[in-house]
Amino acid sequence: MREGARLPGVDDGGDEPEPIVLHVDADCFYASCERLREPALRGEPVVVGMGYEADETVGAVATASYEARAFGVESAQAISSALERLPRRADCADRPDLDEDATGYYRPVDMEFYQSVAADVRTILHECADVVREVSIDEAYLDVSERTAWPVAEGFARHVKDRIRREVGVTVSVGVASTMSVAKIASDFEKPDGLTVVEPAAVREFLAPLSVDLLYGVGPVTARELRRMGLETAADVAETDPKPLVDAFGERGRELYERARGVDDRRVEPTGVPKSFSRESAFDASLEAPGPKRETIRTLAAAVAERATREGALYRTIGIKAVTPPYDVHTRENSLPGPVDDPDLVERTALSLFAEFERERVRKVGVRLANLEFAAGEQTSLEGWDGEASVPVGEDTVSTDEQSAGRRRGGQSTLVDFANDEHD
Ligand code: TTP
Ligand code: MG
Repeated sequence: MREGARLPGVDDGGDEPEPIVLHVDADCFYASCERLREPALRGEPVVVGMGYEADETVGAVATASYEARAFGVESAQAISSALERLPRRADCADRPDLDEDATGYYRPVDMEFYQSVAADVRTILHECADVVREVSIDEAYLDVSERTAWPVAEGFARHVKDRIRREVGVTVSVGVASTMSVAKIASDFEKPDGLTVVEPAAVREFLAPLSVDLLYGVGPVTARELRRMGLETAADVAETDPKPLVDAFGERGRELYERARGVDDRRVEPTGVPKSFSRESAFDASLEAPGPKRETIRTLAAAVAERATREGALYRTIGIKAVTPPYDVHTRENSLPGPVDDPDLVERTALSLFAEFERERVRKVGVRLANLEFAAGEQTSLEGWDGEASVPVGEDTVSTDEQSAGRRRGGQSTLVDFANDEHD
């Protein structure tokens, strides 16, 4: 953990400088791609979506160029609403009532083409950074701490933007900050074609006036609840007593409070590296006897620890999950002072965390390792993750994963097992 990241706006005075994180997000990405192969669309309102042809009625907007957004067209809108706000330019010939300047170009979604453009952008991002985490087709975090320094970070980010514009032909907005969450907010700050740098000492000042909606992980429901509590801005959240937040939102409330203060200890991890390993088993019937449950915990603990060892991962957090009827999910976890690879400790900790549920009726149990660290040089291959079955939690879920814990340990046939690696 980096002390510097814990004290936003304060130079930690230590040897280790604050990380330099870039969040890169392409501007109206699908529309920009359409403009690449049809330059006449530049500067025009462009809507990419489905369902706008004369005989179609159902469909939605994937994205709209900023010129089209000025007419009120936006992502996820029903195409019928978009057409009301911005009729098709193609219909002008048949409809003399239309003002051509208040119409736009509609294009269908062509994922294959957008993927190829995204791949070109990605190549540049990988050339510019030591660590790249791709989060969606047009969005990635870069750790460039070793490539630049704070006084020249803006120039570095401009260089990344310029390369993408010159070599691929699309514009991206970039946020530069010492944490992932502030970099993300910063990339959105001056969109399109934006570049916002938030130096470590300026984090609190930057966040302070922002509406709570802009904070990491806050959707409309949480925002409404925060407003009800009298919290309108990030500064309001940062300065409040965190207890009511934790009471209202649980762990997420604590996280919200920290994010509003600019605290975010997450480091940029390469795409494909998991955040946690977990194994779960559902019981056919709810059991009250502790014996079989303890045995299941042991089995799951061994399986999950073996998985971590196989992947060269150390872990700092050991947790369990117990689902009691009707479907109440309880989680407990213990964080260690340092990362370990210790299967016996996983078993002991899991059993002791599970003790409070031993005599309860339990539908499902799970063991989870988190706060992973990967030993240098043992970076995991992507195929390793793909081969693992990952199926949704559910009563009657049957895993086809031949390596799942129960079977490997030789037959707890009452168990339905599945494996899940959490990536985000
Ligand atoms: P975004 O980055 O959210 O949007 P954008 O790039 O179009 O616009 P912005 O300038 O605000 O970043 O999403 C990237 C692409 O993902 C977008 O071009 C189209 C697609 N998309 C959908 O298909 N449906 C949606 O609801 C959203 C939000 C995006
Ligand atoms: Mg985008």
